[in-house]
Amino acid sequence: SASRVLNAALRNKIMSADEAAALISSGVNVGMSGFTGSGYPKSIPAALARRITAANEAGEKFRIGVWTGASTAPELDGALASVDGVEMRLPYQSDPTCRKRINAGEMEYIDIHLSHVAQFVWFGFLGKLDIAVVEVAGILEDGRLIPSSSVGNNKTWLDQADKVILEVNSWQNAQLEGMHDVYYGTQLPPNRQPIPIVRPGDRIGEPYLRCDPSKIIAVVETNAPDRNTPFTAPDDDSRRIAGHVIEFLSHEVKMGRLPANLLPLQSGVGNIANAVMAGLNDSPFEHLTAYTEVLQDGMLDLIKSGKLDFASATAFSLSPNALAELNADMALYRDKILLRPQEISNHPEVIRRLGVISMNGMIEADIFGNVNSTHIMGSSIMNGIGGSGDFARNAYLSIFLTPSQAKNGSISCIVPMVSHTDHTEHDVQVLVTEQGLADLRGLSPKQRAKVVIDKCAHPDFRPALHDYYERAMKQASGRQTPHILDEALSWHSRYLKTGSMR
Ligand code: 0RQ
Repeated sequence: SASRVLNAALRNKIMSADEAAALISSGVNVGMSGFTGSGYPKSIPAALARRITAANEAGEKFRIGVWTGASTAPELDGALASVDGVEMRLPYQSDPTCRKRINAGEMEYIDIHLSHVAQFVWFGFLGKLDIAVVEVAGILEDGRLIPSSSVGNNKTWLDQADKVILEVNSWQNAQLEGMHDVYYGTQLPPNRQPIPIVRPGDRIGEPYLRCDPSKIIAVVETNAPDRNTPFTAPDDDSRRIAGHVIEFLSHEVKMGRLPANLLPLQSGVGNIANAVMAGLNDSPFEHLTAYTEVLQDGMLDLIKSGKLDFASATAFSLSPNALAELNADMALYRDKILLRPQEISNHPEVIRRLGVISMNGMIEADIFGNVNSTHIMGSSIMNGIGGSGDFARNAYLSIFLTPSQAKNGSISCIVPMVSHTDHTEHDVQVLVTEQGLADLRGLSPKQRAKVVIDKCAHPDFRPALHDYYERAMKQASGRQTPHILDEALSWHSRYLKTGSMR
């Protein structure tokens, strides 16, 4: 097939992945493209992993800092983590090998709000970005870049890195051209201006990424698919969770607190969030919109069925089947989807202005409404906070979802005190499990505790939670958020000792 590198000067920089990887030295910080299995570089990370292996065999240490948009795929995070090639990883991952290294203490990881990453780099808070490795869908004659299936932090990487390596992936659908909205108007304080988005579909930027051609040291041509893990089909619990959410949203419409077509939806990663989107497809709501970060299978189905008029995101996060469907029918979807940089898709100002309805998965919540999205038993990372904090704090409605139990009922996802806090009681308005929905708006901590236990906890764990709360009311040093400090985390330590919270 014809080359997608139309710029003559850049054609001269085409080389193999191994030659390009040889330009990356140990100790540098590399800004890679990639967001939830979309648009990550397909060949350079593997070439780099080969280089690292060779260096290790020669007795040399070879490690780099890896900055991305969000999670990537086995070809990037898996390949580099398996050769112990990552010194520091940020801002979000979900790779099993990566997770194992982090939890073994062999890799540093900073878990950052996704809207913060770009500005932290502009501010100089994260140190120097040496090299950008960015997948694009093509290079125009004038050197502008057609973004790939995710935008993520690419604008910032291309702008801030000293040197740039491009992967031009001809597998990416050519019709992606024109689906992006890259905003170049962001300034640093004190000169910042409002971000002029007032509807999810507003275009405020341009469809291409820019890059100073003198910084581009290599161009590698690839032809390889994005890879994402399939979602599990919604089970009974996730269907019940979706049912509670839809009943609640219907109630809010009836009470005049939401318009009939709701407000722009944000839906997070994971099976449960995806199941809620599937539930909306069978609901009476129409003319929905989305202002979200990832566009997953359920949302694509909503576009196909005509229920969702428009979706703004920063990346696709699709199962292999949904991805095949998108690519086969891109003409149907391309006018209804806009992909933006993640500092805009997750921008607190825009989320607050639009009045987003935010729905994210969680690991556990406590009886007072604090939420843990990231850690297992207080110490081990699962994935990361991702964009959940950007949305939860600033949303019109902030909703968190989980089955009431995990690991075959040995764990209660409603606990006396969360073992790690990502979203405080101040940022959490609604908790939902298959058991029911706790509407925490307007309730004090003591009032919340009763609602959370009765509506959300599994019936097997309810008596023990009530017992804890009632004894805390008697024994605690204060009655605002009553806890028995010696016992608050005993459910978690019991699990670690016996394999069960029961
Ligand atoms: O592990 O598969 O090994 O059994 O956690 O749990 O129930 O399948 O839920 O897929 O919706 O993921 C919070 C992880 C939920 C996700 C989390 C175990 C459980 C299972 C997954 P196994 P489920 P989901 C925007 C928003 C943070 C980022 C975010 C997440 C696995 O939603 O990463 O929200 N969110 N971003 O067994 C021990 C508990 C547990 C538990 C669940 N209490 N204790 N293990 N699990 N609860 C998108 C982005 O930012 C990119």
